[in-house]
Amino acid sequence: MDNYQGVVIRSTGNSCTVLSSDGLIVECRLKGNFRIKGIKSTNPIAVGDKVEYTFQQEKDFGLIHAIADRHNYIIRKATRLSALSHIIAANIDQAMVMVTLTRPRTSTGFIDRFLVTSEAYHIPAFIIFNKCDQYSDEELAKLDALIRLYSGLGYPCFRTSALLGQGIEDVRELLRGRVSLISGHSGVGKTALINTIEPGLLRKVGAISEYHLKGKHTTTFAEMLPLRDGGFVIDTPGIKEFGLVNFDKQEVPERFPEMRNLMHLCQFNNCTHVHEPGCAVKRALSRGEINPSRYSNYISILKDEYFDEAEWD
Ligand SMILES: Nc1nc2c(ncn2[C@@H]2O[C@H](COP(=O)(O)OP(=O)(O)O)[C@@H](O)[C@H]2O)c(=O)[nH]1
Ligand SMILES: [Mg+2]
Ligand SMILES: [Zn+2]
Repeated sequence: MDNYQGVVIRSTGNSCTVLSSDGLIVECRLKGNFRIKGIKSTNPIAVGDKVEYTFQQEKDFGLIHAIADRHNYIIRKATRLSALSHIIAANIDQAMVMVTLTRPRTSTGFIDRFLVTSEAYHIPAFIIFNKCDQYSDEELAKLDALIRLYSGLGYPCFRTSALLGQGIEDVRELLRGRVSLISGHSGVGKTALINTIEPGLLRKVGAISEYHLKGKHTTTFAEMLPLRDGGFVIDTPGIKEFGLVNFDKQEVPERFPEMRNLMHLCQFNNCTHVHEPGCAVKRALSRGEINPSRYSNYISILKDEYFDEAEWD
């Protein structure tokens, strides 16, 4: 019986698909009562996990007996009040959010929640503005302003048309050799982009079923697509997969880089930057040094029902 190593690219809870280090796809199960110390999770294994397994020729599946320490993992609570979490993915190098100004419209609130969560996980984030082929001059001006704002805050921005294959070389370069999570509303073109980058994968674009299933799937298991040039893309169905889990209200201002740089100048060291006198953040806001939409999205995140639950006090 031989020992093999690989990475989990699909996990359904009971079994998972492993890509072995020599490029073979093997269905695997977990050995016996496998448990990972320290994580109260509904699923012991997730995409991105690096595993060791044994494989017997007479069986048609491998048995996982070891999971390597995760350098990070993203989770979602099983239910809002549950202490249990669902691990979405492990060992992520970077996260990208795909944004369209129209059809569908992505709000800056959505973008900022995504960025705040990436900051909380210490995962580098970038923004892909897709469907650049379909915008009016007015929308293109709005796009320029958004790119100025977010690249100014240190988030790399890309303009693409997955449909026409424009602007994807830079994205391809960024994905090479890394594990990347891709998020964004249904219909923004995530699958189309992945298909353009990796035509061989032939994922179904604009599948009607995707819209039908939206909201029905409470536990969607993420899938990790291997790229030919090395690296993987994790296509997540929505922002819920990448929510504000394991996060304190007090931590929110630190996850806004422009606030993080000013907070030490506030008069009170427990300043929430909402109503306190001598607040450096509000001063910067009134001088136009902090973007009003960023600030109002900060306020809106603070008001999230998510933070109202007693368990997060
Ligand atoms: N005009 C235009 N349409 C696009 C572009 N990218 C994707 N689409 C279309 O948008 C729809 C949704 O794309 P899809 O990749 O399934 O979105 P996903 O839900 O984010 O995976 C499909 O009809 C695509 O053909 C683009 O860059 N420009
Ligand atoms: Mg899709
Ligand atoms: Zn303040």
